[in-house]
Amino acid sequence: MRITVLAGGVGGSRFVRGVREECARRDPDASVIVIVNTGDDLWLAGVRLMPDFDSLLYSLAGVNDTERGWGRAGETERVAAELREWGVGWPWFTLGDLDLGTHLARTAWLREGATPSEVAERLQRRWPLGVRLIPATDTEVDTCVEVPDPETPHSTRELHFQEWWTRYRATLPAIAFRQRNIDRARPAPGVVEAITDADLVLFAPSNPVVSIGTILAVPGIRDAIATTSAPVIGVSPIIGGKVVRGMADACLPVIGVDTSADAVGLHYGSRRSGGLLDGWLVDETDAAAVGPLEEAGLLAASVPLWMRDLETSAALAGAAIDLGDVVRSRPA
Ligand code: FO1
Repeated sequence: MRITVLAGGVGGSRFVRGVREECARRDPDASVIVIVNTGDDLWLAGVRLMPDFDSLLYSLAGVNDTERGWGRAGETERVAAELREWGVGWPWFTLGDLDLGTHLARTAWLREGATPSEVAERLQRRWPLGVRLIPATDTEVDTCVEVPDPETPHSTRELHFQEWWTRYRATLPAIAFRQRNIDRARPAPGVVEAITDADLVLFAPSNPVVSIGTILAVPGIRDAIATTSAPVIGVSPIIGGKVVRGMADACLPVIGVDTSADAVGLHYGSRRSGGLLDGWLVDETDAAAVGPLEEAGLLAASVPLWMRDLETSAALAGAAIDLGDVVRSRPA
């Protein structure tokens, strides 16, 4: 079984850990490829950061900070304190000492001419992750957020997504999200093949706008998903009208989508009518959405979506794999 998962950082990490665990139990020969959002990436203090990639890397390696949800466990911040003294970087954005080691290694390899996906491959060699992580694209597609300019009435300004997210905690009303260079971006090597050759494609319960949305915006990826012969199953990042983690509720209204499990499923749409999904998993508390989703052509099921630990993450991954089997056995 070849499973390909589209994922962002924290929600993506928990889900992928569950997929890895469930695959090990069901089929030790299974292979898992994760296509990782790169819209959160940025240059800061002279180094290249890839926050979603690093969250997945650290989490799958078991060296992540589970309390904060990002960065390394046992982190110290001596260099960050020095950078603040020098006025380099952002004072509200902390680069931990261990984490900086990753950014320095990545930047050194990029400066030697390696592509981001080659660098990603080298970073993964350090730990036996049990899955393969591929950045969605080697093109820098950093997400920018258009917000009202407080200094000039009726005009707007653009912030890097990370400034909007971490400095302002997504409280500045977003007018639009834009990924730089997205029109000329290309899927990283192996991304399209990972989708077309898969036996199952999964959308992790990651932010539909700035995580999954950015992956899908890379020209070629949406088409690969629309046409793959593998079932495509998504997991709702919304439970009972609330985001499970992160701040997707500040992002969904910008693209005109309600913060509800059914609205996000319908936003991705059914592959039977030009959309991207065959199946959509909602939480048990959203069971009432199953009927309307099925009327819209999506095979839907309600299961426990909270990923509290490895067991619940693996159970969720199992439900997604099972729904893929139902899609496969369904008449066309
Ligand atoms: N999130 C924060 O809330 N504050 C930080 O200072 C911060 C630093 C940071 C450094 C490296 C990194 O890879 C991630 C970091 N994050 C931080 C998390 C990150 O900003 C976001 O949570 C994700 O990009 C959204 O998925």
